[in-house]
Amino acid sequence: MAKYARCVALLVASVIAGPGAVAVAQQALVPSGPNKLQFPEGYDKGVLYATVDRHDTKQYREFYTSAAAVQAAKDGKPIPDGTIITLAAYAAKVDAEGKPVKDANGRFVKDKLVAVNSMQKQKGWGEDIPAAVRNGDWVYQSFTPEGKVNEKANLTACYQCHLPFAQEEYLTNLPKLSGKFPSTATVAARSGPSDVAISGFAFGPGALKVTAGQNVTWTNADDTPHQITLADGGKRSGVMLKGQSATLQFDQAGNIAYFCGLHPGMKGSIEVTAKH
Ligand code: HEC
Ligand SMILES: [Cu+2]
Repeated sequence: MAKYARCVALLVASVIAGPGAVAVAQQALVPSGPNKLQFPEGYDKGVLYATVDRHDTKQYREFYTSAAAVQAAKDGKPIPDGTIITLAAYAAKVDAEGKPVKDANGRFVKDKLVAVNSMQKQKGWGEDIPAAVRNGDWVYQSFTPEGKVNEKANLTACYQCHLPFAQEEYLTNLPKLSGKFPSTATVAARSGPSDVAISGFAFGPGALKVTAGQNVTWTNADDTPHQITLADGGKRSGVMLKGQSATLQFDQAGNIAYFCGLHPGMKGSIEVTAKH
């Protein structure tokens, strides 16, 4: 029954949006379940090259890979064949009110491991992946904290979300891997009438008013990349690394809802009023 209901919903959606758009978003182009990527035993003995505080999901994340991959990134060379990059996602410790506890450096504190997500590059592995979502020769897998394949993981989404990073080996933070990322630098806040700051996984202001024809500029102050995606039509800005900005122009009056393409829980809106 549940399955039937989903089919109907999919059919309705495809009639409204046209077949192309929906096929990518709804169908599992890459099936869940075991694949070539085996659980990376001992991943945490590798190089811990970055950590991320996820304010949106209250997680603390660690990124691991091999010394050879870090060296290649530093030398500006392709990431070597066979490289595995692993993201260990932990629940952040929270206080009595459910707010993440911070350490002396203002960073999240890790609690329980909740998931181990890996990507591995191996010559020819990308050939099995549908061209629409292929990430070169990278393959993705999601594991439970016990190291079992997470059969429910939406693997298609892994490929879709990392695809915009094609110029950077499909990594969301190649600069961090090479140690070139200015992670301690602070980003000057811009606060013009059409500026939105992105900080702590939130848009400030969350609701902005502009006049038709005006540009809106977002500037990312977080260590993590963000990307503006308009809810209606799906128009996307470029991916912004720390300190980078993106500008979109709004010509028509209306209320524009948007979210982050990389962290869909981050939401904001622009109220565009007609010119007088
Ligand atoms: C909604 C977009 C999105 C989806 C879906 C997604 N990722 Fe990512 N991934 C990111 C972002 C953004 C980062 C940077 C760290 C962060 O913000 O947590 C990242 C980082 C990573 C990293 C560390 C290397 C890097 O690119 O920086 C790995 C490994 C990874 N993801 C694997 C996966 C796997 C496996 C899946 C599917 C089970 C997946 N990702 C699904 C957005 C996504
Ligand atoms: Cu984001």
